[in-house]
Formats: sequence, C-alpha cells, structure tokens
Amino acid sequence: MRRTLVVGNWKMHGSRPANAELLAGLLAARPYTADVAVCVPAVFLTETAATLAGSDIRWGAQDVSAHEQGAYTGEISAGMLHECGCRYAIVGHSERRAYHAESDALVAQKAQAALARGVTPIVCVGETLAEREAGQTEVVVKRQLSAVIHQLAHCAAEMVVAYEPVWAIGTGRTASPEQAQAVHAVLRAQLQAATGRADTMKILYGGSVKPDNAATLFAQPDIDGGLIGGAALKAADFIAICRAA
Ligand code: G2H
Repeated sequence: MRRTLVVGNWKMHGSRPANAELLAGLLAARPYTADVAVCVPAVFLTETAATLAGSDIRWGAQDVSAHEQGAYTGEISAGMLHECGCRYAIVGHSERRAYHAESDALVAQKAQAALARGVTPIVCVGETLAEREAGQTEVVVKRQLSAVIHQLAHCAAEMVVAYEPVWAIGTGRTASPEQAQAVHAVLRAQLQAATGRADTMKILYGGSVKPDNAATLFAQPDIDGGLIGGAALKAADFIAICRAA
C-alpha cells in the first residue's frame, strides 16, 4: 500500500511573513493522514527547516544543480540541499524545461545528483496541449521518464514521479481523473519494467489540483498524491487537499 504524498510547489512566491503564516497554519492543522511536504524557493530553505524541524512535515527545493560543486555561478548543489535538510528536490518541472531549456538528459543528471546526496528527486513529466492533440502523450512522457531511468539504473526506484500535463498547469484546466489515471498507468508499467518495484513507487499528479478535485484524483489507483502549485499558497486550500488524501 502506497501512502499518499502531497507536495506544495510554491514556485517563485512567498515572503518571510507570508511563509511564516502559511507554515504556522500547516503545522497547526496536523496530524495528516498523508505525507506532506513543501518545496520552497531556495533562499527560504533555512528558515523553513527551522520552522518545520521536529514536525513530520517535510521540505525540499524546486531545482538542483547537476554538478556536485565548482564554478557554476547561481547553482545550488544537492549537497547544499541535503545540509538544509531537504527531503526532496523537484527536477524537470515543465517551467524549467520551457523557460530554462532543460533537456531530458539534464533532468536525468539532476535526478542522479540529488539521489547521490540522499535527496529524493520528484521527476516531472508531461505533454503540451499540441502533443496531446497530436496523440503523442504516451510517447512524450515515456521519453522523458526513460531518460531518467536510463541514467539512474539501479537507484531509479528511490525517486518520485510527477505527471503534470503542461496544458493543466496554472490554467484552471485539470486533467480528468480518467485522463490522469491512464497516463499514470503507463508510467507505472514503465517503472515496473525498469525497476521491478513500481508498486512501492509514488506517482503524483500535478496541474490545477484544488480542494474540490483532489479527492477524485487521489482516488485513482495509480495516483499517489499531488504536486500542488497555486493551491499550496493558501493554508486552508492546501490543508483541504492534504485531507482529501
Ligand atoms: C503544476 C502545479 C505545481 P498548479 O506546475 O507543480 O501548479 O497547481 O498551479 O497548476
């Protein structure tokens, strides 16, 4: 039985006062039946760690460098994230693929760098609207996941996968539970073929998850929780989603 995981992806939102209020709200609403985590902007990791330390709410980053260390201005290594107590690092979010030209190969290197330092990568895959309409959904997500599996070989079983259809991100359009489940089943079959342990691996859904659609999505057999953007910025909404698990 896989335990549901709900991860807030704050993206480039937040401020010290707003974060303090949001985290206080999440702490006050414990206990949760789901595992709960927040992936915050890197500059807030230390404070987030101090606030959440000793609780069962986990924290993580939204990206990680593919490099271990060195002259890479602006980059943050997996070792640094580990020092900040990060449990997770999102890699390959479609916003990074689109706005920072991240390739499948780079995403795979980032996932490997995270795992090498004990940080669990949350590997995002997902098709654009044009790709869906061209009937390419399965080809695209399998290609994206295959790059990571190939790079990671034996340790692939330690990662989390997030299926985020690009057309559903921040648009208010959510994949129907049936559409999402169909892709999750494809991804799980691919993970099973590669690792033999897919029944223990979490595949999250992301893309306009809200309090009113979370329960139906999470009830699908291959949807193990969510990666939540906009609705993770309001304590009441995020708590409601965590409770929908
Ligand atoms: C998808 C998601 C979080 P939102 O990017 O990763 O954001 O819930 O705002 O669509």
